[in-house]
Amino acid sequence: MKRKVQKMSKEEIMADLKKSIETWDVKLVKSATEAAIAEKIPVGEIIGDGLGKGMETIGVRFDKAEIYLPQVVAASKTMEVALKILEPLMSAGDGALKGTVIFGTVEGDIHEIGKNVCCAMLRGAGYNVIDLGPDVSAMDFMDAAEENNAQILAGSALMTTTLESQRELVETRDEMEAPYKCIFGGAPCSQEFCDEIKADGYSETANEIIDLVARLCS
Ligand code: B12
Repeated sequence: MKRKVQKMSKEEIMADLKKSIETWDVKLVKSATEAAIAEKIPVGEIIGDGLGKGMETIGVRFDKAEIYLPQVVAASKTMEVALKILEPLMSAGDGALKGTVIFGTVEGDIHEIGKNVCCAMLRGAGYNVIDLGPDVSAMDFMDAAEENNAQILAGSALMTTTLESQRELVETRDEMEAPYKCIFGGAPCSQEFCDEIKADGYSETANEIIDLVARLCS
């Protein structure tokens, strides 16, 4: 006898995406991401309103010491599984026409999840994103921008200490009189700090980064 397969609603899929990160459930993240793709839910929503919400919970629970580093690492690995599945959809845009963004976590900082989410969102919106990974020096940003004829340098910082590396990137760009726009984000970063260091843009979330980059590339 054939088993009846129950079709999931969009709300159920989004809830599963969030839950899969909160419970670092690799099996669930795979099935929920595939269900979301089958339902043609936009990549931005899958990441921003599903997986990303789960990661927010992880951050809050870690801060309250309800979970510890191994669980955080497990959640970030689960997130990476989903981003890998979404990758082919995200490289579909005509990146070269929209602009090139050099993305990295700034020097001294190894946090990557927020950066990876932002890169995924920008690729989904059709930008050519060169991801330099974590702990990237100002000079490495500059070299990559020159090599790739980029418009934007995007630096993520998750620690108050590494905010200084964001400042250094703007200073290096200015000293070299380079034309690239510098944009920053990450939990300790703010619009106020970006104004202080004379950065060109800030966004609090990955959802807002697309409008920010679009404004700066136009
Ligand atoms: C995950 C995590 C880790 C993981 C990182 C895994 C990985 N592959 O990235 C591991 C376990 C490795 C880790 C290590 C460390 N961590 Co940690 N970590 C976290 C945690 C729990 C969550 C961060 C996260 O991924 N959030 C989810 C993502 C999606 O959010 P997000 O990064 O903020 O990004 C969003 C926005 O900020 C924005 N955004 C991000 N980047 C950019 C860039 C641009 C250009 C723009 C426009 C927007 C933007 O868009 C994103 C999506 O919406 C935070 C706690 C917290 N509440 O933030 C601590 C935290 C950041 N870690 C902290 C510390 C101290 C460390 C360690 C030193 C060790 C330790 N004792 O915990 C080391 C770092 C060593 C180093 N040199 O970097 C502190 C930093 C304290 C401070 N204010 O300085 C925090 C705040 C925890 C705490 N309360 O103590 N960590």
